[in-house]
Amino acid sequence: MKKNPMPKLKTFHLFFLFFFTVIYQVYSQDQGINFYQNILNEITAQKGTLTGKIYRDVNGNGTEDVGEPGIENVSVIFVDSNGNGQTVQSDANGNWTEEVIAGNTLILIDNTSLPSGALLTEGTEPSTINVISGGIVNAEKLGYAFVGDISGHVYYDVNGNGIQNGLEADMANVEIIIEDDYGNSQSIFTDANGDWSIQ
Ligand SMILES: [Ca+2]
Ligand SMILES: [Ca+2]
Repeated sequence: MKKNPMPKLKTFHLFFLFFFTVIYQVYSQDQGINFYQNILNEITAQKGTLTGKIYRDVNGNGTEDVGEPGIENVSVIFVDSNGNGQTVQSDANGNWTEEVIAGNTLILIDNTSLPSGALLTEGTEPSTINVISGGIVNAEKLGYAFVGDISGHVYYDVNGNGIQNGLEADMANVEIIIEDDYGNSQSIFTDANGDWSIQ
């Protein structure tokens, strides 16, 4: 009598069914399935390129003027349409470029990577932009002005030694004029103690 090959085949199938069930259980328990699914999504997804610029708005007018430099090493964070994040740093000229998955992408700036005193004067942050598959999309330019404090003290240097000695009086009500490289000027008067401070 001829032997039926079916029982052998069934065992074979059952073994693999069991094997893959175990694997699935293990991965899904620690979200391994999501992890591999995301990698698969990243590989097969349609991508586009995002570019942008971050510059120093020296005169704080909200526009990039000739001679205003880019800001280097700013971390730009992207959250793509699959919810995955990635980061790129601006180059020496403040430019950045990054390939992301097509769709709506959230763009954020890691504020800790900006020089201190940075104040956004051009653009919106965070912002969302639609990245077209295979295309190059320019993100909004971001300009930052830098707020700094300067202060001083005015006194009568009677003996001309560059130091305020015991009996040398403070000079109150003296007008101090501060002018920047772009011709913007501000003025302030010293207080009763001869001190002044401007932002
Ligand atoms: Ca400017
Ligand atoms: Ca003196």
